[in-house]
Amino acid sequence: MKGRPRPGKNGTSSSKPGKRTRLAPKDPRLRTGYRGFCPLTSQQGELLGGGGLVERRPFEELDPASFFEQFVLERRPLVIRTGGAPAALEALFGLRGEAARWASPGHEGTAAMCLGPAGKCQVEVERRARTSQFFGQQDAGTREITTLGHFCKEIDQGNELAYLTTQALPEDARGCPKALAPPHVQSLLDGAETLRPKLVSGLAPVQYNLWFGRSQEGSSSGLHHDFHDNIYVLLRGRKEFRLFSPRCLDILRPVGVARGRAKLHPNGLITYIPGVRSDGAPVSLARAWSGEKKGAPNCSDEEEAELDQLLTDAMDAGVDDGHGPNESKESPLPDSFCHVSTCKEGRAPIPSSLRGRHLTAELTVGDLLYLPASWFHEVISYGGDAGGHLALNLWMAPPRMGSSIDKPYEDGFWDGLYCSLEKAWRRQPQAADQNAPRQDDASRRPKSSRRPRGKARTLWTHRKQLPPRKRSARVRQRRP
Ligand SMILES: O=C(O)CCC(=O)C(=O)O
Repeated sequence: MKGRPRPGKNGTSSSKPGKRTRLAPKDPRLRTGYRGFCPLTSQQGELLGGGGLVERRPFEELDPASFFEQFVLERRPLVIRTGGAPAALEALFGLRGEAARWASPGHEGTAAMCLGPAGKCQVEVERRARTSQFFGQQDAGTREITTLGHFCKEIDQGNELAYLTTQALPEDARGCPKALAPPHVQSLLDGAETLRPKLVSGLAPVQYNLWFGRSQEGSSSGLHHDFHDNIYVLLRGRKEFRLFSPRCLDILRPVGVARGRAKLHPNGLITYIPGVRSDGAPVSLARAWSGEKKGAPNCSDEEEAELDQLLTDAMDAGVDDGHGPNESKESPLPDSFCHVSTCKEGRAPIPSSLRGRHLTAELTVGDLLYLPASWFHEVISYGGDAGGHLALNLWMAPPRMGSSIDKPYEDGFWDGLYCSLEKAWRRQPQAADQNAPRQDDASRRPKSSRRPRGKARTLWTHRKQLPPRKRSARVRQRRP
């Protein structure tokens, strides 16, 4: 981004890291719940400095047990160095040779993406009017549909105004995802020996995403948090992640805080609807799953209607708690996005108590970033050459605080879901043959059939979904 603050030697821009300041918590409930690592604050809420760079380790020096103990359980980010994009894809997924050609640098990479079956897959892309605008700010419903092949050509030709990111995945009638990745990502990962990297051991993958764009000056995707642990692999270009721990929730105040009911779980997960466990599983779904497993009956219709109503009320409440002049229940941003930014342009600066105190992860090709669930991040992507910038990431259900590598979750819900989706992936025809529009199954159900149980879909599907009232925007169709 032109004119954005450059990180100093320790990754800070305007911070006074030595200074100890007492934070005035606006809402202590939104800070004290978190039990994980925070480089910035003590448990008592004192600012300790902040800034600096995320720890880096070579991949060969990590084993799953120490990674789990020192980083996953501690909720501590880590940059892991591999020898480059091919080494990273091989280390994580056992993807090698021809199967990994699409991650090659420059034009060779985009050509391989276009030529393969992935090139024919439909994708939804976000577009902006000017290079100074952020990505990640639009309603998912205003994206444009094209094919990956066509998008590769746009990138090759120098388009810096479009970004391919997360895609909405199909869901079953209960709101459970029916796929681990959209067709183009499945196709690119065709040939992977495993979809669950050894390094993450028992953590259950929930969604794989591709991040593909082009920018000479650096483009920001907006300060936000997600709902999963993240393993992020940089394959082309360069990226800077600016991070704040979930303990900064009441200062950064993402949109969902004003809409009411934000909850900070001990492992850092931030949720905006009731009835969600700290591993992200909606209690109603986990209950139904355990009932099915034991052969016991599911919730009664009455119980189901009650749960559904509770969740609908929570999402429609939109209660403005009166904090901050920019906060509005009418904000076009999703719950997990902030109105403020670490970049000079485009948005209001973050509150002065946190300004310049972010932790920085600088990624070059072949670097992996482990980011625990709901750590706030603003990602600035660089890649002005043919091939642009390209990354692949894997979202996983966050572990329970105090759990163990053998049993990161309280039950087998996530593992069961992952295993069935992984089986479905392996059984599937080539991605090119599944080019049917990815319409949510729920929208094709007859009117009389049951509504999805709960609205927890916002947690594990598309990070840019808006509350139901606002989901009316048309999807503009662009001819591939
Ligand atoms: O690469 C980006 O632009 C954003 C990545 C991101 O937000 C994520 O991996 O959750």
